[in-house]
Amino acid sequence: MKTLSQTDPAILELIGKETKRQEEGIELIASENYASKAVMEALGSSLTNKYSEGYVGKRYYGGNQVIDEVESLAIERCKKLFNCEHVNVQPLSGSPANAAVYFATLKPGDKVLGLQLDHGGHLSHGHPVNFSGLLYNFTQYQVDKETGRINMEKVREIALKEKPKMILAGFSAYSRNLEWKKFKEIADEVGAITFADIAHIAGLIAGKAIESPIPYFDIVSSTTHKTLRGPRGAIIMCKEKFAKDIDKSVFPGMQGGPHDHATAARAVAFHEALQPEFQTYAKNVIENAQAMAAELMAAGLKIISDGTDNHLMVVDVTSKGISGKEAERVLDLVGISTSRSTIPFDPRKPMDPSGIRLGTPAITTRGFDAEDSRAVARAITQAIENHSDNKKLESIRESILALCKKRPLYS
Ligand code: DSN
Repeated sequence: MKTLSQTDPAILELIGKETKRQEEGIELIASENYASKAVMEALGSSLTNKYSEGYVGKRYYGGNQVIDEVESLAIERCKKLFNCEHVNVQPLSGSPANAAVYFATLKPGDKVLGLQLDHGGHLSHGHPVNFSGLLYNFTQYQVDKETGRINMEKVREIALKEKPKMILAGFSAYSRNLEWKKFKEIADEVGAITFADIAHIAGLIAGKAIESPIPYFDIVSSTTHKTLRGPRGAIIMCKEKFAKDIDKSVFPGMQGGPHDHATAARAVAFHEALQPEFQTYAKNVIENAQAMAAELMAAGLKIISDGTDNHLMVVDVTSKGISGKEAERVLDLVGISTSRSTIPFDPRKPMDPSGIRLGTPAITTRGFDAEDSRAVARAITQAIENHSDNKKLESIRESILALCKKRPLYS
């Protein structure tokens, strides 16, 4: 970054600090990952200079011949990767993508079913403070108290009673596979549109490690920067019959000019995800999560639903005499990044909930294997159990540094 060092050393220094933090820490935030250098090079390219409102061959600005090729390539690769009929690669991020889906298919006040936020859903799945909950009439389904899993019989009961216009399946903190086919059957019974938000698991689906909703669902949205390991951004895939409405809703309905540099970076990420190594990565993400979950449970920590089928787990830390917020802080001290999380039926408040959410996409990209994941789980347990012992925390920090050195990220 020679030029940046001359133009803006202050920002260069901050980038350096953040790079060091990433290099010397263990990233367990389930929605984070490390984009490849190729993705970052595309992001930092001349494509950031262009305006291209519209779609391929139908732009509202001149000079878009190259951008048309970039966007066409991103579309072609995404269709191949997910085997979808249509894709819009312009949404700027996950919530705007979900907003575009609602605008394309619903009227304000229409009824939708979505998973409740503190049971693993997402803000944009109908939370009352979010635009989704403010504009639409969401009924939220939950996980069962006993099993921590979504009970499809209950979802069916709610659907039969509420007769929603749309059924939404997707999550940001749920560690079990969703039963896509059952969701579709229920939706068909009540005549609802099916919408899947696969932001968290898109990379696992692309890597063929878990089942895809695309054969069943009408519309599927995803971010591109989580397990999929691309740039920040999103996509909306759909059956051909929704294509026009989705495209109109993204532009001109929701957005102006797409971020062409990020479209190019999405194309790079799709290309990477089409390589055989990506399937190994996806399989390893799950293996690492299962190894970590088993080790944490063996140490007496409660994992919601007693394990994981994907890249994440929600851990109730209160049995160790600590809250989720305090666990997040202590783990930060030893160099492990996590995010506090509510647990289903949490007696505590969202800002200081009972749990933490852990995920293995980033450490898997970095080359951690199941044994490394177990070592991380042991470090987590030790840090939580010794949260007031600074000496002990310092020695855990040393062991984390050693693990990071063994699996270098950028060097
Ligand atoms: N904020 C993301 C997550 O952490 O799951 C979802 O948008």
